[in-house]
Amino acid sequence: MGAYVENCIGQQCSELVSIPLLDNMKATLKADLDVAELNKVLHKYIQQEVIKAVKGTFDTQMEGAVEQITDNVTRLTQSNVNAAIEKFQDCVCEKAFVGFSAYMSDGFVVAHSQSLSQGSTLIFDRTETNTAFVYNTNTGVFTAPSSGMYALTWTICVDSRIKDEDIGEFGTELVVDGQICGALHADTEQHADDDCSTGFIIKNVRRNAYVRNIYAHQGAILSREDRTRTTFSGWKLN
Ligand SMILES: [Ca+2]
Repeated sequence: MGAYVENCIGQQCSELVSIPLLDNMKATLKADLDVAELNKVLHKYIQQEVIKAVKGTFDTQMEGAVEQITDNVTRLTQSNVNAAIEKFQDCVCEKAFVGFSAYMSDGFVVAHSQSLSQGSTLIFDRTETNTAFVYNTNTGVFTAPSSGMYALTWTICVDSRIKDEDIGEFGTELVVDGQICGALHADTEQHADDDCSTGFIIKNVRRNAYVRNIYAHQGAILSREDRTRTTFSGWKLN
C-alpha cells in the first residue's frame, strides 16, 4: 500500500486517506484507503438531507401561508355576504307596506252606533287591508308597528232613515298618541238625504291612533253595502 501512496499522482492523491493501524507487535502500521466512492455517497447523502430539510421547511411555511390567506379571504367574503344580507333586509323592511283600511259592516253599524256615548271609541269591525293586524277590530285602535310619518283618514256618514230623537248626527275626533289631531261632524236634517264628512291628516305616530265620539248623537251612523261605507284608514309614509 505504501508503494501505492507513494505512486499516486496529482488529483488521485486527494482521494486517498491514511489510517494508522496496530499489529500484534503493537507497532504502528499504516493503511492507505481509497475513499473516492465513500465521498460520492456521503456527498449525495448530505445533498438529499439538505434538500429534504429545506423542502420540509418550505412546505410547512407555504402551508401556513396558504392557510392564513384562505382564512383571510373566507373572513372577508363572509363579512361582505353578511353586509349584503343586512342591507337587503333593511331595504326589504323599509319598502314593506304598513297600513290598514277598515270599515263598519252592515250587520254591526246600527247597534254599534246606538251603544256609543261621549268619549267612546268607534269600532270599524271589518278590514280590507290590515298588515300584521295593526288595526284591532275589537278595540278600534290602530297600533303603529314603528314610529314615523303616517297618513290617517276617516269618513263618517249618518243615516237619514233611522231616527231616535232625530235623524243622523255624529261628531268624532281623531286621537293620535293621546292628543286630539282632528275632528269632523256629519249631520242630516232631512229624510232620505244622507250626509258624510271626511277627515285627513299626516302625522308622526309613535304609539297609536283611534277615532272617538265627542257628543251625544242622533240616529245612526250609515255604513251599508248598497249605499255607502263609514271607514277608517292609515298607512306609513316612510
Ligand atoms: Ca240631524
